[in-house]
Amino acid sequence: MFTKAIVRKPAETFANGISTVNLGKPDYNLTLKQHDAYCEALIKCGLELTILDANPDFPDSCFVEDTAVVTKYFGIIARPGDPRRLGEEKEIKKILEKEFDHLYHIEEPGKLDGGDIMQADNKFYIGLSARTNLAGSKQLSEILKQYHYDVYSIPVCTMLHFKTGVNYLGDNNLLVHRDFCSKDDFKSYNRIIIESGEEYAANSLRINNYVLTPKGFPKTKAKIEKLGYKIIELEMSEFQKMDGGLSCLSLRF
Ligand code: CIR
Repeated sequence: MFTKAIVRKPAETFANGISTVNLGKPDYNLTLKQHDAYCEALIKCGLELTILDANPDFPDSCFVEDTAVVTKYFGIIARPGDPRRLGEEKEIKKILEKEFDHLYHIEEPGKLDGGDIMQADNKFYIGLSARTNLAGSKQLSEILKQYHYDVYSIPVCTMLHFKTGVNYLGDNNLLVHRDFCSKDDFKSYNRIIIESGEEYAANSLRINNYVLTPKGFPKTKAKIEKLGYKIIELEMSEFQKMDGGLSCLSLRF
């Protein structure tokens, strides 16, 4: 069970953040509205929220997931892989110091974005992407192994982060983008393959008794419902314009 989450309000500079998709500029008021709805959904899932003030110096800083990796017992401060985001992790460190007795750090030359790290029960998958390098992956892996987690690294070639394409719902159910579906690593899971046109919904998020899914992806929604989960659908259009998904907007523990 998760009991807490950290989120950060989108800054008015949000539209100046990093984006690779051609979906236009986000509307700031709509971004704030969607963020409020996201926070309400986390509260409905039973989480106590720490809501950090917006930081206009870092347009992407509402995507807090990339700045750390957290478990119930310890946290790891990441080292964002894009130089434009380097520094976001400093404020998160101050918050996580209050939450965890054991806090670790990814150090140079390691680069690591939390969006590349997926926990599935006692396993961790580390995506090797443009944002997470081998040095970062090795550092994280050593920390996780001290806590007896099994750790696997997976190349991410066609998308921003590992969790852009793969997300664990719990109960052995794994949402998988087709680019990852033939990977042997995932054969032991009940794989829910995301259909063409619904790729964005691969980043759906299980929190306690609910699965959060982005609005507008009915096939994925139906598949998740069929597994017996209660769904909260959220409008994510403005975050999608900046390459962000549901998991990116919070750190949950
Ligand atoms: C970036 O490129 O870093 C942001 N515009 C989007 C980050 C999304 N984060 C995530 O998938 N964990």
